[in-house]
Amino acid sequence: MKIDSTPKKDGFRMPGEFERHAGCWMLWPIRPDTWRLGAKPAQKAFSEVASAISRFEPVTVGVCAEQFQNARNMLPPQVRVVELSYNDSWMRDCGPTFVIDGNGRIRLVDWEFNAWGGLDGGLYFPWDLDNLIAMKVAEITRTDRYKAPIVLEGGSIHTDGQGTLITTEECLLNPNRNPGLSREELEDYLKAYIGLEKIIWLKRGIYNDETNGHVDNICCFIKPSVLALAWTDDPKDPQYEISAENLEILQTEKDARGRTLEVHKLPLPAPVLISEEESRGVDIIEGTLPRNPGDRLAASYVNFYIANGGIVMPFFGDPKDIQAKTVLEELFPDREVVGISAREILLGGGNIHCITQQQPA
Ligand code: KQY
Repeated sequence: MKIDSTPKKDGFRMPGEFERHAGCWMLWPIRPDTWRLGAKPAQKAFSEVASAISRFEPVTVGVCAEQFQNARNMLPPQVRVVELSYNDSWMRDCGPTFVIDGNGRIRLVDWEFNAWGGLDGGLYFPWDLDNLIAMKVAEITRTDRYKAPIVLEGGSIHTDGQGTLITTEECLLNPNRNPGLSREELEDYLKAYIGLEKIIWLKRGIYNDETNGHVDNICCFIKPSVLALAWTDDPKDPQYEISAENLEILQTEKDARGRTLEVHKLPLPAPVLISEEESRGVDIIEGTLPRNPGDRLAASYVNFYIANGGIVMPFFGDPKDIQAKTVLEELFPDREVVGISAREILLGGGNIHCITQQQPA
């Protein structure tokens, strides 16, 4: 049922990702203009992610009719497969934001989705099926739904579940999302639909991130008042200034409860570039962002998923993989950290956090 109110008015809030989950939602990759070689390598990587998360919590994967049997065969039996139609496979961004209240009730927020910028720099056309995903998840799960009147992707926000949200100006204030809205108007919508008191605005996201700097690739909450920030010590890397600027903001900000923030630096891998062969494997379609050889990808270890009792993080075949895993093991002493080779997901423009969406318990 669609509810004509807002979560905040009704006493609902988006929980932190580190709170207990009922499960995780994903979509099956298919687009040959996003995923090389007809999406076969990406399907293998998505299967590995689904399989790893399913060790910790139930996973549901939405699959189009044509790929249903293949996905069923490639995914482990404990992963539920449901037929869905979609344009691409970024459940974090086109999927719902679940909200809960103090009585154990769950509802969801259905945002407007415009493929990261619509006709002004969006990544593909059309995106009509993606824009229906949140409504379809509401039907499948029999969850009441709020329809938010703004464009927003789940990867552009992170919350501590206690009234604080982090986001980036680069994305949320980009005129290709909600051009008629001021920062204050946008803040009012975020507070109303996510159940917040305070928004911390970082400046920019990871260098060359095609999402216009989603926060989920650069910074996230480990728990209330403790954050991880993607970091490089190389002052020649354009990422250096971006991360340093965000660190300064976080060091001077307080959260909704007045706490100062503890920020942990998560090292970045060495720059990851698209190879000639990888570029050749992607179909060229007008209206879809091209994948050119030599282009730098937005590789970041911050793009991990927090599951019940586990962390599923990207590996890039870089010596920093193990260093980043160690940092996460220290930050999440009660969770098992699992690394998945994620280059094939990164080639599509995002990573493990971008292809998953948690449903709170
Ligand atoms: O960063 C994300 N949350 C999603 C990345 C989407 C890239 C689309 N090509």
